[in-house]
Amino acid sequence: MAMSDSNWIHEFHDSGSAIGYEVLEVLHQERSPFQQIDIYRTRTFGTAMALDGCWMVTDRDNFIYHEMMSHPALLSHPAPRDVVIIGGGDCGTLREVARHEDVARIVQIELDERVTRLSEQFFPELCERNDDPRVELRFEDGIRWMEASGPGSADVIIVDCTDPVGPAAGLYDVPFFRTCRETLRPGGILIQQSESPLFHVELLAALRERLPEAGFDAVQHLQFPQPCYPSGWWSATMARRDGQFDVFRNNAANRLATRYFHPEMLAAARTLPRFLAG
Ligand code: SPD
Repeated sequence: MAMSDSNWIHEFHDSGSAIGYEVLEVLHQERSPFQQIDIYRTRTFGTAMALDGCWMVTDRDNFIYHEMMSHPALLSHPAPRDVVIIGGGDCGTLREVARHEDVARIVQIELDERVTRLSEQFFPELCERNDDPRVELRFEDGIRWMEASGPGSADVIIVDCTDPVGPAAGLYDVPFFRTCRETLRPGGILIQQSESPLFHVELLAALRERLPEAGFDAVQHLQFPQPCYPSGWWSATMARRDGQFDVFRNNAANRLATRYFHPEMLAAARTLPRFLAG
């Protein structure tokens, strides 16, 4: 991440490209015990947060990612009561999950408490459901927490993590997926953020192998735009234990006050280009 003399800050990618914003003000910078956290006021994307130099969330476009990380999985389950979010420190995904009145309990396990505390300060609208009585915020290692969780204790697991490097790398491997499968009740659904369909084809192919290896029956990629992430095109991958994706609660979907997601958008997200259909 670098700031040039014209006040632009860029996240540079191995692909030889970058995503950058014109910055009006540096709002906050700190080194937490886990990572570098930078928060800026940008000219056209509002407040933006970067972790270790990678854009995580901006005011302008976070709704696309957070709605796609939550509603497709929750609406593809007939009756989700217990939801676990691994990561998700900015609380945008949690806010979307809390829109579902049939959900009884939401446990979020984020490694870095500073990400959540700073989000409460700089992204208050993302954190507006943190005090919901159904919500439990925990700050610890998500892989260890999942290993200690009881079998059959969740209906939906959402992995809203950083890129698959450092502490997040294990969140993309078979042992973690196996633990998730055991934690899910029959018919339960896992959704994992799965990077750019353009830049990370190998990761998506690996998920199509690793999730069945961990015991999941059905695997479905979802693709959607996400302007602040590398290539501007992003994905999430859903996996269901015990059966195919044969449920979609259309009426509940139409009742949600979303900005991006609606039932036809799910159909669009499930429609893959030829090179990913494999
Ligand atoms: N390249 C960035 C990928 C980060 C995905 N998770 C972001 C967290 C937003 N809630």
